[in-house]
Amino acid sequence: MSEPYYITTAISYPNGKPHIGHAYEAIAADVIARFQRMSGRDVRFQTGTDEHGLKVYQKARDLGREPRDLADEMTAHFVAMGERLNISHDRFQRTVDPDHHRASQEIWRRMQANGDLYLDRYEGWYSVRDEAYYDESELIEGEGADGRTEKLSPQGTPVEWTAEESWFFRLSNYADKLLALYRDNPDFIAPERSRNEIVRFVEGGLKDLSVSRTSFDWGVKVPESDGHVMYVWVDALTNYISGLGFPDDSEEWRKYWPCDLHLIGKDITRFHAVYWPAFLMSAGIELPRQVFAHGFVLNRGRKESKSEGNVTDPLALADTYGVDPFRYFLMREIAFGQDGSYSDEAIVTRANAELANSFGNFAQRVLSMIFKNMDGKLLVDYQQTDDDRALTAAVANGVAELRRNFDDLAFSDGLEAWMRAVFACNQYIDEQAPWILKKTDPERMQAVLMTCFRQLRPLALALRPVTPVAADKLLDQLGMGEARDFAALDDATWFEYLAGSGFALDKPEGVFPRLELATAVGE
Ligand code: ME8
Repeated sequence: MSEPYYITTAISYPNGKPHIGHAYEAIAADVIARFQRMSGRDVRFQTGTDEHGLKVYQKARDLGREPRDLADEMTAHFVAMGERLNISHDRFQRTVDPDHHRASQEIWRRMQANGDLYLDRYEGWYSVRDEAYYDESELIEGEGADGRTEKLSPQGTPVEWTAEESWFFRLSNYADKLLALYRDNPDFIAPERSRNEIVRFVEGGLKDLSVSRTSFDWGVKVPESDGHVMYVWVDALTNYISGLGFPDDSEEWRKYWPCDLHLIGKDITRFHAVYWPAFLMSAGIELPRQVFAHGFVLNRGRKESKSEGNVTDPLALADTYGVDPFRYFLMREIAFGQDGSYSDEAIVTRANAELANSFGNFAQRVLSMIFKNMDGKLLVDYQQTDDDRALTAAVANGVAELRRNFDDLAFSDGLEAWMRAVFACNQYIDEQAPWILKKTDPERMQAVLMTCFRQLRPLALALRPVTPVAADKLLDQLGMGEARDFAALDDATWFEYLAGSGFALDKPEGVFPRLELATAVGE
């Protein structure tokens, strides 16, 4: 029985179409899910939409529509994004589902039974855009929409004074327990910067949290409390367990909870690393193992926003440059956990230099020379030189380093190690020059081509979590069967077996075409 691995993304607000940040998070989570599957884990991968709350409610009202109607339409765009970008989730959780409402009401009842909920009056600052309450001391002075100085949230979004009857969660009782959690589980929050920020925040003391609203009804009803709907984050966070069937004793719930990784963006760390574990402790539910906060993807160094008119449709980028190159770019270019930037030029430059000209070109050269000069056949008995052995070791090392790095979520480092292995291959073939050996020493030419051929399999397998379609297309051409996980790398007999099976290459087809710069997809 393989070990379970449960990974989630944040669930997106369907108040508009997906943007590049949504695509980035989905792709990163997908790379992790595919990597863990290839590493032999029994993976459950969940994503979804966060449909309640003022943000969706107000947007619908502005458009003169029903919130459910807007949520249905926009959720369909998120589902379509997943399909287009080859996101391999097992479940897409919508928070409007009746089962999700039932789960949210159950966690509420458990927190209430534990004495952590009480009715009072809330007066304070609320940001609809962040769906967050802020303490007066956290607010900053900034320029509002009309150019006048006004109070803004620490994220720079407008805040409004809110006063209403509200249920409260006794968050103040959890500061010590949370600090103990962070101390005893140093990896609970990653990366380090996010961890430090949260520890400082909790050390500063926690106030009780307003967890219901009465001014609108677009949300999960608070049990036995007419007129109250839950604060959107209470129900949103519950998606991570409602999607497994909680509160039923389902097979998924027993197998996959506690979650291995909640992947989120850095702006919502507080909800995941403070509120969520406090809610779970209160309800007597086991805590997730890790919350990882990735950075922001910026458009030429600037945050995309509708008012700046620099919002890119990630699917247009994927259509223009190809899904696999787009995925590769995001994982290779941005150090995971830090902010990063993209532009059309950067995508094209990176994909051409590394995928088309280095890896793709090497594969194409090797396969077409075997096809032309050896009738596509493989040869087992040949003399290996030190150079051949050195190349094999360099590639094995690069792939092992990629696997170690991916395990630590250091994707750009892993791909850099992979790239070094590809460079070693290109250097080897240039030095050995099989196109010259063809005339001077045909036997050695065959040995060189076989040495190269044997590197393509580990290199393609290693890239498979990132560029699944292209990697599989290449592995198909290499005659590799269905078992395409990392265990295949331990099979020392595959080459003899393949050659002995009478396998012959077909005319090879390139898997990473050279890209042309399109005009301003990302403007
Ligand atoms: O926050 N770059 O939803 P959301 C990278 N519904 N990531 C980005 C980004 C950017 N430019 N912009 C946003 C929510 N994100 C809540 C989550 S979870 C129980 C509820 C990330 O649609 C953001 O950090 O505003 C978050 O992880 C995800 O996209 C969805 O953002």
